[in-house]
Amino acid sequence: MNNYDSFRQIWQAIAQGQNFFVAGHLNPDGDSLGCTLAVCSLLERLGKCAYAYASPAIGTDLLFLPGLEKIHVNELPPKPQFDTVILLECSDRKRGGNLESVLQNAKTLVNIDHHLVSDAYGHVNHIDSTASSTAEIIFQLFEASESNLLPTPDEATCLYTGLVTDTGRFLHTNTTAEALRVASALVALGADVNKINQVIYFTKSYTELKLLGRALEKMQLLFQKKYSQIVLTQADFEPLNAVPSQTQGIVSQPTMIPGVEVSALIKEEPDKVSVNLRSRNKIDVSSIAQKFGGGGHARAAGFKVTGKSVQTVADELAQAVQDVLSHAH
Ligand SMILES: [Mn+2]
Repeated sequence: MNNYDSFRQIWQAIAQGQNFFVAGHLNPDGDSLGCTLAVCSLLERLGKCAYAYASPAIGTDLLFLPGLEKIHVNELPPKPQFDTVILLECSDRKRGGNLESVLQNAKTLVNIDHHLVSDAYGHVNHIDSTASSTAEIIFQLFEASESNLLPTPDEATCLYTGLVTDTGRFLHTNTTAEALRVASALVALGADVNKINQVIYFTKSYTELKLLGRALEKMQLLFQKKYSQIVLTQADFEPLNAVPSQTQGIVSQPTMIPGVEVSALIKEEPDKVSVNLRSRNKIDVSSIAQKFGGGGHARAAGFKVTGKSVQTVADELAQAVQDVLSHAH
């Protein structure tokens, strides 16, 4: 089945449905939330009822998204009766959280995703791992509409947010000609690029900046300076009144140093140790994360460990990284 067929089927499902449930994955990112909002807004313009859902919470850097107040955060109706469910960004039917009560009662389940490994769990599936983001796919869906529907400026802002965050500001390898074509079209349609950049990329709290400083101070280069390790303990967080979720972006910093192949940020949280991994260009850090029960992508991965001290996790990880580095050419 080609893209055109699945887009046609999605439009059919939209035409036939009346009560829609729309959700992305747990811990929604910019792509997940941006697409949920754009799709809900589109459905409402078409005279449909749309219930937007996200769980368990929305990050403060995404609160600017137009229409966000319509999202039901962690809140499902007691007896869900939706004829059509649209799941975005969910590589399997459980990725959106505990939605069985919603999914069981739906006549039509539409699955739109861009992950490399993704189940075709919907009645209608559009899975395109060549797409930079689900937002790119949603724009293509607009283009495939027979009634020449185009995103409104607010919908364009939501979709552009998905594109810019999933491509890491058009820096990751998924920044294709198609991703840039769609971004350009969204800007032409009125996406508020300046607002998006201001909020997502040019805003950090005092605490986050102090924490970045602390983290860089503690950075260590190991194994012929190919491995960067940053360990943040409760003793680093507490004096700053910081929490471990305020470390976004820190793990990528050491990969700017020429020669560093792998960067790890190891955080002592109250009930666990969590680890973020980044790779500059040749080491597959998802395979390292898998050894510790985690996962991710080749260049970005992570895992969580309970019942071990932060130092033990750091030592075991260093050993695993050293093994991989010694086999890499
Ligand atoms: Mn995505």
